[in-house]
Amino acid sequence: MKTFAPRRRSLLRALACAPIAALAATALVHPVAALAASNGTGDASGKNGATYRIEIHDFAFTPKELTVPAGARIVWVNRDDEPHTVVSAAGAFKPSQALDTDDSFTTVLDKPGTYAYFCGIHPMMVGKIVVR
Ligand SMILES: [Cu+2]
Repeated sequence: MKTFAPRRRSLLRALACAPIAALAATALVHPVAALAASNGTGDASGKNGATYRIEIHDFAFTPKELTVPAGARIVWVNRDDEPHTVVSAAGAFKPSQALDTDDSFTTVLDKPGTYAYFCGIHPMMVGKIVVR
């Protein structure tokens, strides 16, 4: 497990929070366009191979629901000081290992459908990805 001095940790937390709040607000209106633009590597045209980022922060997945084109690469990043995992409710993809602070987990979703997932350590933490 990684450890940071308390001062640096709170700075990291402050830096991480601001853009996520803005992202969550815009995502409610235009999920795909907002996220693709915010992620930098995403493609608002819905082209295959775009990358979408889901932040894990304060025991929640942000955005909690995400719509992506088939073939999208999904990257979860843990911004909490607690470990979290990413587990497909239907076993649609291989579960992550425990993610420490700033660790990430990536999967590619090729088939259209709805992918519910949760944290295996904190099962109340849930999220959903819709692949079109
Ligand atoms: Cu968790």
